[in-house]
Parts: sequence; structure tokens; C-alpha cells
Amino acid sequence: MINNNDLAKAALAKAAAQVEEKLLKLLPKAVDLEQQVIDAMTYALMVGGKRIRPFLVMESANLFGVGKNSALRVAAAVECVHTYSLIHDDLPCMDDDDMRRGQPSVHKKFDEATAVLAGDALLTLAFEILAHEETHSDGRVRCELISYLAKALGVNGMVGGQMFDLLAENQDLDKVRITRLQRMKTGELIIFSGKAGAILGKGEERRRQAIKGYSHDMGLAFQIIDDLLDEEGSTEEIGKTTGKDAAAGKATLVSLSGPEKARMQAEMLINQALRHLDVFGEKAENLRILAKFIINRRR
Ligand code: GRG
Repeated sequence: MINNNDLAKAALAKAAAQVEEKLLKLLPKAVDLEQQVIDAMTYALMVGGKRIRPFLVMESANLFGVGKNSALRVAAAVECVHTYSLIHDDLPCMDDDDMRRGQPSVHKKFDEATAVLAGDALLTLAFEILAHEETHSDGRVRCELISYLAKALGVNGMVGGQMFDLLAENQDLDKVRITRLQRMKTGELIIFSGKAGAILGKGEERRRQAIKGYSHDMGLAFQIIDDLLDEEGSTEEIGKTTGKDAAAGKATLVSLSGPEKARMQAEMLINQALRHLDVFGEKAENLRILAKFIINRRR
């Protein structure tokens, strides 16, 4: 019998193939020495990854009746942004990691300057994609996407979360502060990915709130499982260096409550996320499969 993990992997792989094809088309072309930054962007994007965020965009777009091309462009933009964050996070001045997605991180494969520039170029490419009228014919929709994404990535989102994270080593954070840090650092981009379909499809408020609630709860659970894998998984299995949080004295919900309670909390969040999907009926089946996969994933 096919289990949930197999279903999730097959659904993710199908979406990944479509997004990767779109990403290759959207990557800029070079005429001279700037080719190196494009090579680094392409390397970082194509070296793999679960493509959870683009999957979320596409499934959300499906719930709100959005056309395939619009959904794929936003999904590609989100993966560009996510990849930028991983490249910069791996830099020696940040998390200093030599491996990502099972391969040398970008500053190891190329050099530090190229890695910084590749991250910057992926971030700006994402906004260029969203601003293009092929993404949506209505300029107000494009503006809303850009505005939400900018907020998710700025000081009240990913950048602020990363700053908080860098300064929080060896600090006793309580549950409220850890949850806020994680919502900023990784949660906001996941929430944007879920909300993108509702924005593109001009969805009504109740359904917007439902997909936002799902993405919020699923994102937090995703982060708790990520922390559990960092503590319990092997580097070979996960494709990046494990045990780093504990070594750096980083407070996570796992270090605060212990693995059993943390897993219980993740399960509770996933159940809550599933309840948000009730309003969408059968159409949300792939998002249910994703939520159950998040809790059981090994990488
Ligand atoms: C540099 C501004 C800046 C921010 C970096 C997102 C982030 C902030 C750092 C990533 C570091 C990290 C390991 C975060 C924990 C959760 C997470 C985002 C894991 C990686 O996401 P996956 O598992 O990765 O979706 P793949 O490789 O599957 O795409």
C-alpha cells in the first residue's frame, strides 16, 4: 500500500520538476564575465532541495483557481528567495557551513564574493519576476505580492530573525521568544508561500485566513522537526552539517522542552494546520499530505 510519505514525495517531485523548468527559463543570460554569478545561482538552485515552499504556492494557487503560469512564476520567485537565504546563511560570517543539500555550499564551490553576489542576485530576481505582468495582469495584485514578500524578508521577517538568531547564541530564551524568532526567520516566508495563491486569486477573507493559519502552523511544526533532525539525524541523511545548534549553544524548542515534548508540540501544530484546511474540502488533499509528511520527514 502507498503510504503518506510516498504520496508526498511523488507530489513534491512533480511540482519540483515544473518549478525547476521555470527557474531555468527565468535565470538571466550573461554576455561576459558576469557569467560566474549566473553559474553560482544556477548551481545553488539546481543542486536539489525539497521545494516545499514552491509546492505550497502551487497548491494554494490551485485552491484559489489561479492559472498555472502565474503560480509557477511565484513559486519560482519563492525558491529564488529561499535559495538566497541558504547561500547567505552558509557564509563564514553567518553559520559557516561547508555543505548544503548534500553538496559543497556556494562559497566553497565558488568563492565568498561570488556567493554574496549570487544570493543578492537571486533576491532581486525574485522581485523582478513578481513585478512582471506575466505574473498577474492586475498591477495591484503584483504590488500586494511584492509588498507581502518584502515584509516577510525584512527586519520584521527573515533578516530580523537571522539577526536575532546570530545574537541569541548562549542566551536563555523562553518559549515565546524562540517561537517569535522562528516565525521571523523561516515562518514568514512559508506564510507568504501559502498566502500567495489567495493573493493571486483575490480570495475572500475567510479562505485567506484559513490558508494563512495552515501555513503558520505547518511552518512552526516544520521548524521544530528541523531542530529535531539537527539533534538526532546524521549529516549523510540530512545533507547538511547536523548538531550545530547544540554546539553553538542555540536555544530551540527542542533544547528547551526536550525531544519528546517538542515532537508532541509539532504534532499538535500539524493537527491544527489540518483543521484550517476543512474549509477547502477535497481540493486541499495535497496540503494534507504535505502536513503529514512534515511530521514524519527524515531530511
Ligand atoms: C541570511 C537573511 C538570511 C537569512 C537566513 C532561512 C535562513 C535565514 C537560514 C536557513 C538556515 C536554516 C537551516 C534554517 C532552518 C529551517 C530551514 C529554512 C531549513 C532549510 O529549508 P528546507 O529544509 O531546505 O526546505 P531545502 O534544501 O529542502 O530547500
